[in-house]
Amino acid sequence: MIEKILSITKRTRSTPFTRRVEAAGVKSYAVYNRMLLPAVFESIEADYWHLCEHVQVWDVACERQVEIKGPDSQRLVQLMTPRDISRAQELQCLYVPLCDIDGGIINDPIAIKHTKQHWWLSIADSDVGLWAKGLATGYGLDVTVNEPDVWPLAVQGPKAEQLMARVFGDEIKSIRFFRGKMLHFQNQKMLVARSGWSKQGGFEIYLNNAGLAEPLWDELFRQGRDLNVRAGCPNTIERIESGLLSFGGDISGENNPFECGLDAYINLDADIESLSHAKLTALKGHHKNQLIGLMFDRKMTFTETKISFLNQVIGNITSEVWSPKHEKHLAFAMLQREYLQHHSLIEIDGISGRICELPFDFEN
Ligand code: THG
Repeated sequence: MIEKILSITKRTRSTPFTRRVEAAGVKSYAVYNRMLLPAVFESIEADYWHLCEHVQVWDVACERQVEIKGPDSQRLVQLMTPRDISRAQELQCLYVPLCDIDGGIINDPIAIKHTKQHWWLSIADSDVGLWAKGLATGYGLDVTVNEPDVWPLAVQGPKAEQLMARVFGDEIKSIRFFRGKMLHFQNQKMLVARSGWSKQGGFEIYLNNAGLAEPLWDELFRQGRDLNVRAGCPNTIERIESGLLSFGGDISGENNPFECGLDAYINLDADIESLSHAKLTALKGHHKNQLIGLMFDRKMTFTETKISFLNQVIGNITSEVWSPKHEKHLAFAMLQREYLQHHSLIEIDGISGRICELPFDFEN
């Protein structure tokens, strides 16, 4: 990995939480949707253990909202995703791959239905707003597309519910996974959902008033002192152990959702109007590659991401990390299905690893 200091300019947007993130001692950032995303506080491994044991507050304001409003909103969202959104409830969150007409993945946001005429796409790192505006223009849809004053803040970890109940009240406890409620903080109503990019449990607060960012941050830290609350961020170790895919890393526009194992989020049998429906129907079962897990019993140092077999390149590693909890080296790899049909092991640098379905099953 290249590690150089990036010059942070106005085009690398800071967030309403950045001052607090700086004060908490952030050590490095990534850039996501042209906005700062904290990457390390203490160390990736120390941050990981803390996340698994306590509670963290994450500045994920870079998960920008593409707001779609107007009579044709639901039609536009449905055009973009092959997942059937017709039965979504208000304030339900849906993980939706967005696909182009060739089945390629444009982004993998969480869609949030406010009403049929008001949706948010909480996006990963690509320009969904431009895509949505282009489609709206091309299809002559009656919608507006904009980026609202909304700044997601995640509260993650086993003590997240306890902390959130102190700040937002006991109603927090009745929110089911991937559902949201409008709750108050200092007289401002905002969406709080049980979601987040970890499997340690937690919530995301969609703060809708940048002026309340520091008061909200401070209140979480005041109320969480005895819970050992800390600033954190999406953690590579935790998310690989949990099988959470990263757009731009594990998934790209070159991939279709079957290759990425996103079958559960595609409804080919539904009677919906979706750009990618025809192509995905034709592709199903015929895709060439598959994203799978690899597990090695010892710590690996991969010298390249390419994976070869009998001198032929058969795939590549998209993410990898040492898991200190399971004492295994874990990787996601995109491999030819042809290889997968005949093998359950793979050899890299002379070390044999097991091929696993995702998410990893550490019991077996
Ligand atoms: N939260 C919000 N916005 C986001 C993310 C987020 N935008 C970018 C990125 N993350 C989008 N990608 C994902 C990928 C996986 C999940 C959420 C967002 C996720 N998946 C669960 C799983 O795989 O088990 C559950 C999915 C489901 O059952 O529907 O949580 O994190 N606001």
